[in-house]
Amino acid sequence: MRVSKRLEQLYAIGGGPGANRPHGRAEEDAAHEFAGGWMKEAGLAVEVDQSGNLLGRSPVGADVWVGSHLDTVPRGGRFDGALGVVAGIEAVERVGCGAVVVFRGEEVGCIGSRALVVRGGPLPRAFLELHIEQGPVLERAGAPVGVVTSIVGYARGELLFEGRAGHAGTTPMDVRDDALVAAAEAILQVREAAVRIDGAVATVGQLAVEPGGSNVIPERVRISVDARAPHARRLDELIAAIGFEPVHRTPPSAMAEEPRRILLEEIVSRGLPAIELPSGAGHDAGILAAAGVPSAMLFVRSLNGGLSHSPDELSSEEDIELAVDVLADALRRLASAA
Ligand code: HGY
Ligand code: MN
Ligand code: MN
Repeated sequence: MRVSKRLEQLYAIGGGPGANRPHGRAEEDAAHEFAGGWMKEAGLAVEVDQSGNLLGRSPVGADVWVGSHLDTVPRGGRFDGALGVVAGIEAVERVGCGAVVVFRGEEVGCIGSRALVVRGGPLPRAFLELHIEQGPVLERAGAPVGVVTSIVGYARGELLFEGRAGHAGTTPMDVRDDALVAAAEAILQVREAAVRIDGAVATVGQLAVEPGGSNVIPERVRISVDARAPHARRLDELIAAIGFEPVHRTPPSAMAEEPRRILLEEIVSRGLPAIELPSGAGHDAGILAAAGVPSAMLFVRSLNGGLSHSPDELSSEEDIELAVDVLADALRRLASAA
């Protein structure tokens, strides 16, 4: 299947283990090169906007967009982002209408789609994003695809801890000012804050220690904070409980009624269960929805218990083939609607 072959080509760019196409680096550019070539092969008019987002327009109905992102987390999965791009090109080529967009820097705060909406567009009349679920719901339900109801709100930032460098051997324990001990206590509090708030999650994924000698008491430590909750009020509660100043905060966003209904109808017409589910992951569709673009997301089942942001991320060819079909038919209906 051409989609699988193209996913393999993208996966091979970063050299493994996992997908390694960090935003702003040659690997993300190389992936955009591949996607631009496939768009040209599909007969689309290809352009790059001032934020580096790639757009392939078909001659008709190009005001309805499909797409996703090609940057990845370190050692990411084969499907996160890439599936939505490759399937989007497939759908636009098959249907002969619509446009496919590849947003820059989704993993570092959706910077490409944010730049587009801040610039005021041009924005699509509607947006559909196919994405691997990155969770266990569809696998547990025995459903190959599902429709997203809303996208989680999330805030990202960091916490800084200052101490005093000193000799690991000659500084008595009772006079130390150890920044890493303070950071370690804070990391446990981040976890506690999320556990206490219903539906909230929080993660410290990065930690930087200075000066970094194994025999030097840490003087300065920086930790990243990723805080999420399904409702705006709970997200604010979580931010306050952790006590950090977000670098950016994205409110939860509801998916739009019409494109959601069309996706559901396409699923049910195939005799499949109509599963609707919230997304705990952030997506470009959330940025467009928050900017007023009627957006919807089609999830394809994650296998392996929903593992993602991991080389073990997995979806089956059969489910992907079905998801591309549903995406294409939904695109055709949206693009032909007045
Ligand atoms: O972190 C996320 O939710 C997404 O993968 N960018
Ligand atoms: Mn991701
Ligand atoms: Mn993604």
